[in-house]
Amino acid sequence: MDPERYDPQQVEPKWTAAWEERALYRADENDTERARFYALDMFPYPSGDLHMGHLEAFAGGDVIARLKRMQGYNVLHPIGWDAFGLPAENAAISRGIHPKTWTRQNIDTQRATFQRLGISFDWSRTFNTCDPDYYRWTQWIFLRLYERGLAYRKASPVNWCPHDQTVLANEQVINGHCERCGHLVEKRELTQWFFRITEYAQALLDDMAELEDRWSDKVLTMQRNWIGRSVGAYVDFIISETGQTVRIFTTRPDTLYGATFFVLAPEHQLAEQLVAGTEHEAAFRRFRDTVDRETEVERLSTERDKTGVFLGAYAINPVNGERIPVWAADYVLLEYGTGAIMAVPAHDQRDFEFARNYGLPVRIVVQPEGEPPLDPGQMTEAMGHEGVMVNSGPYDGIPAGEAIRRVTADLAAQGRGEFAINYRLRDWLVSRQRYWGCPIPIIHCPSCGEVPVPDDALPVPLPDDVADFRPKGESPLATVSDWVNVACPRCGTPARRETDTMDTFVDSSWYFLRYTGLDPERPFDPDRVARWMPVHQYTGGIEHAILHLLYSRFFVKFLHDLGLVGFREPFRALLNQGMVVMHGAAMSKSRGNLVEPATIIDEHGADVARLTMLFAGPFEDDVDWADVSPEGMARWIHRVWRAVRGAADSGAGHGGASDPALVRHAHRATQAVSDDLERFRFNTAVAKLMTLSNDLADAVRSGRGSATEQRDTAERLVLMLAPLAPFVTEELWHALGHTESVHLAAWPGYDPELVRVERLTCVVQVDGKVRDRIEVTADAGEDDLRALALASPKVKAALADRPIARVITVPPKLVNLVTAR
Ligand code: ANZ
Ligand code: ZN
Repeated sequence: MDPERYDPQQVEPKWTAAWEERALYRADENDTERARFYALDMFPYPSGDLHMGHLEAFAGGDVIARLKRMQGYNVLHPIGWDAFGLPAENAAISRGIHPKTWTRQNIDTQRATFQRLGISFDWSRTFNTCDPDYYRWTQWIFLRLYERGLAYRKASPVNWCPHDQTVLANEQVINGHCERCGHLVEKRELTQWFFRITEYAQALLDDMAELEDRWSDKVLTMQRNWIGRSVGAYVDFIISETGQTVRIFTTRPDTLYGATFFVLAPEHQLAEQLVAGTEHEAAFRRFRDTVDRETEVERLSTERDKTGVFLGAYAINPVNGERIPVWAADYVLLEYGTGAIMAVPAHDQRDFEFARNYGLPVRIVVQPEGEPPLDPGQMTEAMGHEGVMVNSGPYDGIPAGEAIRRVTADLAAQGRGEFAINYRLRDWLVSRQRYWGCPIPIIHCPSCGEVPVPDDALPVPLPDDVADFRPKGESPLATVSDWVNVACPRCGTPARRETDTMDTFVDSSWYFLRYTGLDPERPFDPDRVARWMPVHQYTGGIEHAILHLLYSRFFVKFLHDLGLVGFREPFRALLNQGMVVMHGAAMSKSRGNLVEPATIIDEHGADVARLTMLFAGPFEDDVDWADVSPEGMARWIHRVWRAVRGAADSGAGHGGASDPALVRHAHRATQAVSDDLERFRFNTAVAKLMTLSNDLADAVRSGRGSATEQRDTAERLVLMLAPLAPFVTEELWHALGHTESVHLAAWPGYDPELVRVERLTCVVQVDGKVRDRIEVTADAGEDDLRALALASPKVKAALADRPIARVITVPPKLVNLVTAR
């Protein structure tokens, strides 16, 4: 090989094969000495080849895994595929290829690209969620949920995508549209399977305390808002005409005396009952038809007029016996609280707008203190909640906050209400009327009803032979008669299998547990899980901030309650990469701005692909590929190559006199790069390595530094670059005379004496007069000095608030603040 030229296309495949052969990245199950580190990357969905988002996420995740390995940890860094899902089925429909074939092909393609990229996965424990060996256990977990009443079936209005012909979870509806195909989502009444995640709403909130500072505030806030806890009360009203009790949920029981009307969600069963056979029936029907065509977002929009109809009935207010009219209105949702509200237009903006639209009365019950009495006729919007009670019988004069407690307690004492906590979180709708998913292990028997498939009959296999993958509102599985028709496991009479499959988010809610060992007898081995988990570092996209992360947290809490895992939170720390865009826009085939990792590897090699991505900016920020230069990175790799080779040769006597500056630089860089990588600042780590490599190249060229010093600097450079660019560093490590892999070498330490930053005294003057002497580091710049000078109490006193006209700095010795005169 030409020692002057580094050829990645020749070097990279060689090392890929060597690492594979040595099983270099296999986690060691038997090692009891080293501490364990579980570095997990969100597993990919196999559609096509890996894209740039994958390159970014996995390059970052790999740096973490490799760094930890070099730091002496026994690292588990697994990979698999989230292999069920709609696109496979759509490919089957449009191209006539079986979803299984399509999926396997994509997995093979992605696996090959992972290997070319040199991601240090432990390939011995890989799996796909569509493997029967995996989904058997997804079904097993389903049955455990079912046994505890946490998986159940009910008829409910669901989000229905008319294009994909399937139901969608609330989380999969984005602004009223299907997350996958963008079509407008409709509401349909269907019998569906749900997981009772709401049972864990409070636990999901409480346990977030463990995640503070280890997950980004952004993700934690998104989860908190999604769970949406509200504290208030249930209050029972009585329908005057029928005597029925109707419960409402309010966060403001203090405003009960201000309720001037009562509103039911249009879908509320009582609304239907109240109008049945009355003069109000026709108008109500028309109203419901329009509401059914509106999305939830439209209904809740503050921009739109709120609409409704009077139902011809009255509700009796439990605090004062007042009869108030009952309406149905679009802004009240069936799924939140109890689907019924008391309307307090004076203090609730939505009620206020509705009252103005329909000429309903507005009554003030909370009066801001020290202000002229509010006049309902003059109000242009509802009034907030600070103030004292008025028009509220025995509660008059009490501060509103206290009235909330008093009213709630009094209602509870009379059996007309109770303290209540409500969550916005809904139960998780898990059934899908699609083929390519995990079959739900339930059999419907005409005499026994729902019968769970016995554990020893798992997995319920997904049949291969399906005549038609096209969705018809029912799962394509319903057409596979020899699969559907089975004997009831309980009574033996002919019965039918459940034909719905599970949401793919079920598959990905526990995969991280299975990586600890592919146990043939169980979903996972609890002892192994105890040794490896919780995951030390999880890396993946912010798009999973709610769904996947919430569902996984829920599953782990459930498994904890079953006694199968000893922790309640699966992911100790979370790192979210930004998006990769091109000229500010998302990359896509249709835009013609798609760059693929495989192309960059073809052109420049894997190291360059990885480094270019990691150097592009802070990991958590978006990366614009238009701004980066793989060519520039390729040139740098060549320079590193030449510098390190030069230093390797200087062992033969090319070194010069000792150079303490070179040594100091090498040690300081070691400290700084270690620190950067520990905090995922991959881009600044690369920048520091670039500076170090320049210094080394210069030293080699000019004979600066002894042969040993040059060599030590070169070794540090190679070791620190190894997690980022595994191939060229492996080649160079061997060129430096090592016979073992650089990836098994120890992360370099540094001499604390050498990294200590020298401190100097800097004189601070105000208008030329010395006012203070401050201690600064030798490398302090003008901005640092100015900030330090301005922070000095003595300087502040001397300035006495006079404005500063000019600042003269002579780093690191002098700052002179010149005031305006
Ligand atoms: C009376 C009231 C007076 C209310 C007031 C607010 C202010 P959050 O905080 O989001 O939980 N509400 C209850 N159920 C509803 C439903 N199904 N659809 C639409 N709105 C509903 O909001 C709770 C408040 O939202 C409840 O408190 C109720 O209005 C309304 F000055 O009751 B409130
Ligand atoms: Zn039966």
